[in-house]
Amino acid sequence: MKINWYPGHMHKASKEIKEALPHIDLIIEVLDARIPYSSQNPVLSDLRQETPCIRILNKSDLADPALTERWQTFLEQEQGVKTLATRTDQPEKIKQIIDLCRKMLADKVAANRVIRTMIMGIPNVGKSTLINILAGKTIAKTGNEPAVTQRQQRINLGQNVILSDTPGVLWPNVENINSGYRLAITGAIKDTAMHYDDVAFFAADYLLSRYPECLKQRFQIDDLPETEVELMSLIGQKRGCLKTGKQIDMDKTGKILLQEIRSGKLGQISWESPEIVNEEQAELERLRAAKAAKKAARKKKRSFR
Ligand SMILES: Nc1nc2c(ncn2[C@@H]2O[C@H](COP(=O)(O)OP(=O)(O)OP(=O)(O)O)[C@@H](O)[C@H]2O)c(=O)[nH]1
Ligand SMILES: [Mg+2]
Repeated sequence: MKINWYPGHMHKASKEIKEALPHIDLIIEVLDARIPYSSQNPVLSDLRQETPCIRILNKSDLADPALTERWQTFLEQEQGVKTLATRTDQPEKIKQIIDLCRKMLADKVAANRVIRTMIMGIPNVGKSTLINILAGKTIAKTGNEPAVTQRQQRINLGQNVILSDTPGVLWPNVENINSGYRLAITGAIKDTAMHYDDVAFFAADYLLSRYPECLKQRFQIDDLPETEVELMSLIGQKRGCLKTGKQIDMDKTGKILLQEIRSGKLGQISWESPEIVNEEQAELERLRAAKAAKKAARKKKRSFR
């Protein structure tokens, strides 16, 4: 699965962050609790340098609670950030963000100085929704259109905490091919940029190995099949996704499966764990090293000619 995050967009976002950072005391990066690694911005850690950061694991109502807890511990220990798991049906938890900001910048609080914050995150992760809840009124339109984003305004969240109201839209971590699939499953990538069946096969394979009970319950299957192709065929049959000639329409089946996953109908599911990600990162490192060695060998060969 290939995702096109245009270099032009990435460059623009990096530039905007660099310009904004001197005026920001604390960054709030909003992650998708179902994919806390794949929804991270790969360069924010470098760009922010010493600027304190809170990572919000939003949409935690859709994620596996046990994994969310493990991710929070992992992120706090490995990345030196504070974390908070939030969901829009629990606004009180979201309001804790303000307390956490004040706690992290106790010196400023003690000096009665204003704390300037900014929310950043990938598309569709819930930035505007969080801003509206924090502000206690509808300020940011959900669905961040260019025409809506006028000049950067500042919202007073109370208790000396100020939020810049233009959320920075970041690109996710897409070097890892599996991250691309997970972003597609969770809805961070437009449906027009993917093939439902391709993404749904990835989802079906993962669900078979990690969440078999959710599948059994949702689709009323007693004995799950071995492979994702068999599973998709079964779901297609059950949901009446047939082409002429009684063939299963995999694209339609895939679309239905993804819609049911996204709306939480299969239950609370997380699509990656710290262990899975560590393994994948080690594999990426190996691939990168092999590629570099190959390139070096080619260069050496050329210099001998
Ligand atoms: N289930 C669930 N849905 C949420 C949560 N937070 C946001 N959403 C939904 O996710 C969708 C995207 O929310 P937005 O606030 O518009 O996201 P955004 O990050 O501002 O998106 P862009 O402006 O496109 O970058 C909306 O349909 C929200 O209702 C949450 O905690 N749980
Ligand atoms: Mg928005």
